[in-house]
Amino acid sequence: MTGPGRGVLARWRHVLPVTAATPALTLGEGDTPLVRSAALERLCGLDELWFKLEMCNPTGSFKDRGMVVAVAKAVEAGAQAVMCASTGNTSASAAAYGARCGLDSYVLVPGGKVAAGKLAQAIAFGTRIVEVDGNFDEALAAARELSEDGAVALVNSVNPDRVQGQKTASYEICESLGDAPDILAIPVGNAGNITAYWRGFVECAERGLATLHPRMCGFQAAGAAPLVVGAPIEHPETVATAIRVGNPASWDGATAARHESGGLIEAVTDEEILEAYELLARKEGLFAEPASAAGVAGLLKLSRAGRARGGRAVAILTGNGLKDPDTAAARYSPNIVKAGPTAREIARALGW
Ligand code: AN7
Repeated sequence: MTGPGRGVLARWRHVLPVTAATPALTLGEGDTPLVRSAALERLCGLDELWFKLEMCNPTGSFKDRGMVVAVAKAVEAGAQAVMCASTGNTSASAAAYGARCGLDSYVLVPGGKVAAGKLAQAIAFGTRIVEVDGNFDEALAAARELSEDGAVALVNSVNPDRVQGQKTASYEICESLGDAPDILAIPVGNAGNITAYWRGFVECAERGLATLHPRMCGFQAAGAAPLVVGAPIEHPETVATAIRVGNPASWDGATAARHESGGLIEAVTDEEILEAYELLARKEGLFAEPASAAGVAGLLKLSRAGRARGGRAVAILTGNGLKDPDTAAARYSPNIVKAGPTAREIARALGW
């Protein structure tokens, strides 16, 4: 349904902080596919498993849903520039929407810890990139300080307009399924997204678009699982660099979502994340980035522990696998042979 006049701001304006002065900004975000699982459904002990392909957004991640609102509101407020700290996807999204509006953008990224595709996007969009000698949490603290005087708009998920935009995914899920699912499985880093989804589902129930609330099941990487441990992690580490966050800004939002929904936030190891990453590709034909696989890894883990209760689940595939070619290269042995250009040579190379 992305056509003229569509996009998150146009389609969901009645549930967003949109005014007559908000610019009609869109890159065609939102309305992402909800695809039924072919194989993992059974492995996860579920009656139904659906994947919400947030990787189909214009910059390849869910961030675009919130960024379009945050950048439009920044323009409305007269900002000349936007800034964010990012593990990669927020920077790609801020840079894209900033470019679209003719705003300067500044992104603070943890040096050496951003997947190559995300950096390539930020470079392509012409953003000013600061590689910080520190982790995401330190970069976010600096970004908050640098944006304090209001000259540049901070577009991290601490900006409430981001959460507003991201909640629209819950509306789409309820619309597609005709109700909320029983379970929502989602990777958790800085915890803005689980906060946004929960708000969306609560609103859907209030508005009569759903009869139930899903159990919010958030999954963090074991080396970066402050919400599971119950305290900030000083040196978070994980192969899923998108969720390499030690002190989530939306800590309270995430724990409220868990508590109010009767859900859980648990940890999955890097090996479990990579196993789910591979199963998504090999059994479902879905190339999601490692962080996205954390939600699916969590469902698999619950099932193996005998804790699956059936029902209908939606797993959010937050980002595209193309963003992180290095993890793909490290995980897989390519099934490649070299051959001359004739049918005969190719058949020989294939061992036919
Ligand atoms: C693919 O880009 O924080 O729990 O700076 O890129 O709302 O942080 C990215 C986070 C999950 C976690 N999946 O969402 C950033 C950034 C992917 C992500 C998350 C991120 P939050």
